[in-house]
Amino acid sequence: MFGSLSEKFQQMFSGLMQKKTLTEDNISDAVRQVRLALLDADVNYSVASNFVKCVKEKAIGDAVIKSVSPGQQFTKLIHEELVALMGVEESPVEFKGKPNVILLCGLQGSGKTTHCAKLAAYLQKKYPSKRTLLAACDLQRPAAVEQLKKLASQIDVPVFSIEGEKNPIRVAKEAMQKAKTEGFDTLIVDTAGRLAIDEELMEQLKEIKAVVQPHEILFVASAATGQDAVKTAVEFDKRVQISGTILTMLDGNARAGAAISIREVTNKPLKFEGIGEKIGDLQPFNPHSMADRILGMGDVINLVRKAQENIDEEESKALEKKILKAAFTYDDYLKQMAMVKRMGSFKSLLKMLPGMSGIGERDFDEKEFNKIEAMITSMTMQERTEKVELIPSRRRRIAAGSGTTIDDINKMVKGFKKLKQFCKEMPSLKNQMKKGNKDPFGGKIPWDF
Ligand SMILES: Nc1nc2c(ncn2[C@@H]2O[C@H](COP(=O)(O)OP(=O)(O)OP(=O)(O)O)[C@@H](O)[C@H]2O)c(=O)[nH]1
Ligand SMILES: [Mg+2]
Repeated sequence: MFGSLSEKFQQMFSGLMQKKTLTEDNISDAVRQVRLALLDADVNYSVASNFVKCVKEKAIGDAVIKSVSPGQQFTKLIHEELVALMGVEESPVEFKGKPNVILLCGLQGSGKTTHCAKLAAYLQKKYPSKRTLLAACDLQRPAAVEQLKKLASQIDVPVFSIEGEKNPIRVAKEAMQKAKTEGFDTLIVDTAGRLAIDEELMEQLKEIKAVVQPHEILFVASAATGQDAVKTAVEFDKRVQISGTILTMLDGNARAGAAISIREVTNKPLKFEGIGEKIGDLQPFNPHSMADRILGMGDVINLVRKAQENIDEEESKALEKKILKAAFTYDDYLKQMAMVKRMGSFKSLLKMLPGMSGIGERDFDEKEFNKIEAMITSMTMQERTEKVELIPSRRRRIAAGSGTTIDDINKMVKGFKKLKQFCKEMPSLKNQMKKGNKDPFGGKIPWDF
């Protein structure tokens, strides 16, 4: 995500790392680069201008402190300003009524229907005792109701719709009635999208709003549309007073512009981000995490969140101990892979680590992991726990059993040993990171298979 913007920031920071002090001259130069990078990433013009103005004033003010490393100082400043720009804190969904009504609106294809279901799944996981009803109020697109029902059936959440009905306002009204009488905690309303702002749609949206009196009106913005998303957000806010934004399609090659600008120009919080097509691909928008990602510093915040949600704490603590002592076996390696798999794709996790954001498709092949899994499961328990040496005849047997080659086995064993070595060196890497070296691995995966 944000590939080129992160790269530009990284280059700028490493340029500054070589300078001894921050002076007005090198600050001006860096600030100019920041401004260009932001505009290039499709950040709204006045947002970018204000941003660099703020950074410049603070950097010059800071320069007198004569920090040890100007690069570090400047990075910290940019990070802080980005966090401030995007709202500082997370802005979670609150239950303000029963039912708490959430209305989703936005342009065609921005992800409204998908995010109605994602939001329902998110609430279901976070508040298992609370019940959600979805209202299918997009009657424009022929298959919209079916699409919502299909998504909702994956998570067992009911959808209210009226067969053959043409009037979405009536559907909204009756959905609200049902939610009230049946005691649902949340009502999420899907609405129709248009290619561009259109009077009829706005009027319809206003009428739906009047009928369900939503506690939240979330504008769904596709990050892929950059500046357009920002302009439309302002327009929707004017007409129906949005309470926040869900930024979608952040898994694609989105430019960061929308993320950086929308909160600032609407002054409404960014509430969630959509990071994939699957129903679980939704997370609360966290300004610190977004600033980390924009600056190419990984995404430790969401990595920890994912880990907490998916990993058995005791199991992982036991493993961490072994890793720290570099005493883990092939069997532990397999266990760890299983845990990681539960959390999502390995590549997406790797990218969340600081210094790893530069890893691209070509550097890493996920299939390798499936292969490794096949190899280890073809080993005997004695082999997996390193009680016996992996002599050639054993390697041949493992290769045959896992549909791989001797070469693959040799590579895997080498990779495993390297990983152990890497773990032995971990404490010193941690120290390096603390000292501000964000890239102790030199942009590479710490082991290569
Ligand atoms: N990669 C990716 N795809 C997404 C995301 N959210 C939604 N999609 C996909 O984008 C497409 C459009 O999503 P919808 O939810 O149908 O969008 P919509 O706003 O309801 O569209 P209309 O009802 O036609 O206005 C679908 O194919 C979704 O699977 C996301 O965060 N990442
Ligand atoms: Mg839709």
